[in-house]
Amino acid sequence: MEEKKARLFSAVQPSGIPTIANYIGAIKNWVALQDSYECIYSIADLHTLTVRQVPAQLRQRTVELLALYLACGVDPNKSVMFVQSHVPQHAELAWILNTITYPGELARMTQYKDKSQRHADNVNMGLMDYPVLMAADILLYNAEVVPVGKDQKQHLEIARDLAVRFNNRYSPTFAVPEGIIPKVGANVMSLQDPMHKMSKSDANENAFISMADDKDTIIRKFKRAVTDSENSISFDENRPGISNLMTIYSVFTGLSFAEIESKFAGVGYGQFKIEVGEAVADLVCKIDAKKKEYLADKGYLEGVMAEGREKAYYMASKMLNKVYKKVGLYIPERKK
Ligand code: ATP
Ligand code: LTN
Repeated sequence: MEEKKARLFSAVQPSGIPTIANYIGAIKNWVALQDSYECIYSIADLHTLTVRQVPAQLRQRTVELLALYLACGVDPNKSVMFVQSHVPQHAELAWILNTITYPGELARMTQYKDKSQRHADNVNMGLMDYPVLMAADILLYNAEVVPVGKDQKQHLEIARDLAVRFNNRYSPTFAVPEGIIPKVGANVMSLQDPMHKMSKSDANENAFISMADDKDTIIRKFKRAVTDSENSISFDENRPGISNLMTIYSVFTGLSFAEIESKFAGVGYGQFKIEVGEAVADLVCKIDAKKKEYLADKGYLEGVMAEGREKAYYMASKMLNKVYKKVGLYIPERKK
């Protein structure tokens, strides 16, 4: 008999055009994990509302993100793909989890502190509650594993704490999720400031490579990437600029750091940057072309969305019913 696969959940926010950091830290690994786990991949649209969005743009970015998942190789015959807001149980479970969450544990989150500074004119309850909604996403499906980049580690810790807290307060209900953080590429840095993570919402477009950039733009941005004055290609934590470029090159070519060092022995930064740009552009442009094909077939995208929603809704409503019962909410007979 076939062994039951462990459940896996992850999501990306449709808050902008994804960058190669989102691809390297998250989506690329999702594709590789599809055969080993029962995968559920969401588009976290509710999360994006924690910072100001342009409504029409958010709607468009939601379909674009689905097209990108497909173009990167997430396969609807293997994995469930759905839009978070299509399954209302996410927000409902978040409410229940809020009742066992302490404000202090949310106020100390790095992302909350960062984003409250960057969006000082819009520090809202949602921004603070972000990790609770994320915990609801994961716990609703009893996911055992969650592939994410390093920046999400703290949020995952809250999801684990809330699972344990709920299980102790009521009775064993939720699986306690484990993160899968990639060995290489868990923290891709900005091309303009290698001390900060690459982020799709960076105001400086030269800081990131978007998954929709064309070849010339990609090469130009890499040429401008901030490095040090040493000019030798070797991995060294004290030289974050060149080490970041090596990490990116390694992920896109499959070469190890040692292989990259010997391949580029005696070569200067200028030449290396062009080669990184070419390797990245090769794949990014292929993915972008596929994404455009999917986007041209709205009917197909809506079909994938509807099928994903149906599967996710079924799992989520079963779990939420169980939770409602445990906390003592009265469930009418016909809803059971
Ligand atoms: P925003 O700038 O809107 O906050 P973001 O670029 O940080 O967005 P998210 O949508 O928050 O991206 O993250 C999607 C996935 O990409 C997550 O798994 C996250 O860990 C991963 N990720 C984000 N930034 C990086 C990075 N710099 N390096 C590696 N992985 C990353
Ligand atoms: N907060 C995540 C996106 C996200 C997520 C999740 C990731 C929302 N819900 C559940 C993993 C599991 C981010 O990457 N910024």
